[in-house]
Amino acid sequence: MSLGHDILDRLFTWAATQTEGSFWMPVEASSGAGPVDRIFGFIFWVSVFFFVLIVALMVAFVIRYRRRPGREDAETSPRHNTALELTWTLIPIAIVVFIFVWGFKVYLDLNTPPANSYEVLVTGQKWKWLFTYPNGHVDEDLHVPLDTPIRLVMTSEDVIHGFYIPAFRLKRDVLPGRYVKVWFRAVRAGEYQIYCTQYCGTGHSDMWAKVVVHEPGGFERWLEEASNFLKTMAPAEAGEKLYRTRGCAQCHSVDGKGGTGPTFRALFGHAVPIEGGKTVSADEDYIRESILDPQAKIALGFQPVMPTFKGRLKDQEITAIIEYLKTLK
Ligand code: HEC
Ligand SMILES: [Cu+2]
Repeated sequence: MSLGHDILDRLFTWAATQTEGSFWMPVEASSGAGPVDRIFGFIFWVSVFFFVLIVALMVAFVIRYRRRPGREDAETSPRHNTALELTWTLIPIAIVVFIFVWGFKVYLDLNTPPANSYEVLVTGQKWKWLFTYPNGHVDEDLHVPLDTPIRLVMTSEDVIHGFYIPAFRLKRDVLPGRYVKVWFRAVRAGEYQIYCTQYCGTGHSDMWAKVVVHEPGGFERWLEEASNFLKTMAPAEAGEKLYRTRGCAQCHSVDGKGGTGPTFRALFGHAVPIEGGKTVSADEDYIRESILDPQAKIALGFQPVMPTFKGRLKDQEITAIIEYLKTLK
């Protein structure tokens, strides 16, 4: 797909999810969105009011007190005016304190998840988001039930990413080596866009995901079905999903490009030179061994840095990955 095409396609995808927002703002799809918009609106209109007032007075004074024949010298002006000074000090103080108290209250609400929240783990990595559900299922989109408090525990595998759901007015940086927690309660079923807001490398603008808000009952059905993808998908398809969601994609390409590890393209069935001068044939057993005991045979020219997936991938999952590798001719 050409770049122009790609951008248009994204614009349309984006527009499709924005149907009910206002001219200014995307749709308010979480319980926190309304309070955030109201306080933003208040600060915005207060700023507009003072901007207009100050600029209008400035222009009026420039015209009225300009230098002209008969009025060459500045008039002597009063040194100060207590009533005026108190007014322009006390009114702004009152407004600023009001904004602080209101904002602090909204901030506390946004940062205090209810005790019964449903927890989803979020991992940011170059260049995608992964969502891990309590039953161990890993997905590339965030699925949540309607009207349920969701607590996200977020971390990054590499650099700083920015987790942003405009429709929820939710945005937080996700850092490596640390857990950042946020929560929300979705109040409208539908699909909304998730972005990364930190420039995290060449694939930054590809770091998209969706949050899908399910009607009551729909979430449980989705999770059940999604967790069973090994049974419902063809093995090679399931293998591709595992390749993307279990981290293999970070080190192994499927298009022949180099990376931390060898590419998977045309690996299966071919001869692989390994450290020590020998050659092995990349069959089912070799791939299985490479996944469970990566240090047993090191592919020539690579560092022995692949972590073992023993205990992290089930036999059925390894079989699915092998089936996927067979399709990469
Ligand atoms: C941190 C990077 C990293 C991750 C993540 C990783 N690997 Fe590897 N992998 C490597 C490296 C480096 C090698 C080459 C050195 C070796 O053989 O141990 C390798 C070798 C392999 C080989 C042997 C390839 C050959 O050409 O001989 C297979 C098969 C393999 N990995 C599969 C996987 C699968 C499947 C996953 C995901 C479940 C995965 N790897 C995740 C780094 C990684
Ligand atoms: Cu990012």
